[in-house]
Amino acid sequence: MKNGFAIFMIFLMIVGFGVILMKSSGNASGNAVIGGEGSGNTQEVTLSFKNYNYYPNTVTVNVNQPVRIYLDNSVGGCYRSFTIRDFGIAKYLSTPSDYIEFTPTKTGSFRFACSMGMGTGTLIVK
Ligand SMILES: [Cu+2]
Repeated sequence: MKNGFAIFMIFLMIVGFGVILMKSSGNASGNAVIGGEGSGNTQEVTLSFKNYNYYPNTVTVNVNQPVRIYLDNSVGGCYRSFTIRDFGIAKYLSTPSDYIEFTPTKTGSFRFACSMGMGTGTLIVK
């Protein structure tokens, strides 16, 4: 009787753990994630496309800490051609796993944009 209960508890734990794993891996909502989770000090940002522009439209990062920006698959066309002129960045990110990476060495408010300047946003470095 006691044994049966213990096995049942272990079963519950395994099921519960599986649910937690599934939840943490399924981040397909397109929300931007800012922070160095699981990747050393790199600040990872994922931008989506909303209201004909990049979303979120303002991204805040820390100075002197590497930044990686991804564009998820809602971003299309020339919006995938991503530039931050103040940091000399211009790159075509052809897939959601492509990214730009740079380390902001100055604080302030900088413009990011697609290469044609249709989509724009603000990068705040503090
Ligand atoms: Cu454009």
